[in-house]
Amino acid sequence: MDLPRSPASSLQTPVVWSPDCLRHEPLAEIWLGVRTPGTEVATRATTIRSALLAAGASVIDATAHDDTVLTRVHDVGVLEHLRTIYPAWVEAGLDVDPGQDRVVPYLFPTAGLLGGLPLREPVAAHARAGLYCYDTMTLVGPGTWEAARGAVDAALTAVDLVVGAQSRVAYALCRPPGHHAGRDSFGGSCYLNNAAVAAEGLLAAGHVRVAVVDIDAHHGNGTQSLFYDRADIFYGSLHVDPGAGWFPHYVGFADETGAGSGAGRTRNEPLAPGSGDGPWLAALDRIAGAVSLFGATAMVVSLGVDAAADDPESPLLVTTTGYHEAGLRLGALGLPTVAVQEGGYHLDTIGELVVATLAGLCG
Ligand code: SP5
Ligand code: ZN
Repeated sequence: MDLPRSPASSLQTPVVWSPDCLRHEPLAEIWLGVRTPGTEVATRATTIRSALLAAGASVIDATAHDDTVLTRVHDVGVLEHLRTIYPAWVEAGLDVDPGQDRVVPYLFPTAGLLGGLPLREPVAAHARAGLYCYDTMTLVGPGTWEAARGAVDAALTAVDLVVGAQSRVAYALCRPPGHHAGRDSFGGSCYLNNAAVAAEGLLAAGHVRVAVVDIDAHHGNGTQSLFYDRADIFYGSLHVDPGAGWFPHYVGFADETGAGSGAGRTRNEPLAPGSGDGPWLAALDRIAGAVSLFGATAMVVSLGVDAAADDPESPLLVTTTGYHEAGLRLGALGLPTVAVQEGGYHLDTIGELVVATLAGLCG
């Protein structure tokens, strides 16, 4: 396929990133009790960045933004937790005894444990580790907070570019990703919900109806939960069927369509494992149609490229041409658009997948 290469046809989308995003080093994921290598590695971001530069994109540093928009998305409690839990872990000596160099919860205060009693805030770091976090795959280390906060700044800087009409489309090279993080919860390699922050940023800047279109291979349970009862934000996602054994397992089914004043403003398109460009693009078209009916004035694209055929974290079989086509079809909506990086774990192809999608998005 034809991708922009020469300066004459260089990628028009401005790329925003923060060097702080490299400071998160998860090292591992505890998968079924087994310590496995981390998949959400810093090299993902540098690989994507190199491919974008090679395609002629201009890369700019994120500018610092205060917590005004961030606290519209997340409770202060989880922000404080992410900022302080690793230092508390080390202060408690848990990196030496038992010798765990990352924050890993062992007990989660689920509804069944609490039995209706109010949630207390334990003092011990090894007990606190289970607050807010909902899996054992999303470890916190020395640079995790700085990286997650840098990703939020990148998303908000991309919003500034679109709102200021410097560009119809802007891309935030966020890492760690965000769409699995909820108001007071984190997991799925996500800590702060960059796409949700972008959506709230667009509203704060005067947009009245924002659509979030999530093309990551996994359902964005965090984004869905944040906006489930909202009339002003539409959430649409196409993803591998969580009922077929894929993360996040409990959320992302077709009968989840919103609640209260958000009724009808959530749209899920679960896809069978093995689905390729045909069914994936057909599902995207249904979501794009819903975005048009909703009357969005701006769009956020949760741009995960892990639906690609070679990706180790999903069984979908989308091609680079498929991702380019998805970009074209979303771009054809003509909306001011902020694209935010989510997943994508096959280092040999993530760069070309992101370039292909953005080339489509900006026409
Ligand atoms: C943002 C994003 O794409 N998050 C994906 C989170 C899904 N992770 C669940 C992984 C489940 C098991 N994977 C086995 C690999 C063991 N290292
Ligand atoms: Zn994913």
